[in-house]
Amino acid sequence: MKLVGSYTSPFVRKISVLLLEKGMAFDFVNDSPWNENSHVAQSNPLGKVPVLIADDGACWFDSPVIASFLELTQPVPASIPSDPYAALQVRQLEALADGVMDAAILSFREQQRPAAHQLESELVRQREKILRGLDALDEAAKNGAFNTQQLDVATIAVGCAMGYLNFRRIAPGWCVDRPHLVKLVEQLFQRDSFARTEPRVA
Ligand SMILES: N[C@@H](CCC(=O)N[C@@H](CS)C(=O)NCC(=O)O)C(=O)O
Repeated sequence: MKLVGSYTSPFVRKISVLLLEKGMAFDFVNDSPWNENSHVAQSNPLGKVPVLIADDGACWFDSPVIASFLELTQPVPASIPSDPYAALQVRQLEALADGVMDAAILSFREQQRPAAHQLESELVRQREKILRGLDALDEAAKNGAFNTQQLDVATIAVGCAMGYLNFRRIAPGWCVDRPHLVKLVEQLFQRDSFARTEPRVA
């Protein structure tokens, strides 16, 4: 099994953490879609990572689909509840954390443009999505939605979203007034799976 991605992508980290938590062996293929000579589009027409290439050659994307594929392949330890309604709730929180990642990536890319071309209105729009998303995640954490003993896909996605915000210094004051999220992230970052996948520029 091969995981295609970059060391900075929070979505790729999400799948790396999941594979490590499930104890599944994989080869990491470092390929950023932003590089001119990237081969990512050969395995995902959308030209995005992560892509998981299974042993039978099947290419799986995007990260929620890969998570479902891994759950089918290696159901223990479970990362998606078997009860359908509980699974929906977990997937909803995963979507929320994924949405924070999307907004953070868009913010980062906007900030990479020359200052004169940056759209302040776009930065504000994405920042508001991030802050509203974090408020909802803090509330979910307060209500005990996340389990730091046996990680589900939502909990993993939250850790990866927060790790990316820290890495790119997006919404740097996010921890103020979000004590439940801070506690959750502190616990997650102590795990081997998170320590081994800290974002870095290759
Ligand atoms: N919804 C996708 C998002 C993946 C995504 O946005 N990946 C970024 C890297 S962090 C990417 O490959 N971007 C390249 C592009 O947009 O062209 C998922 O969950 O896998």
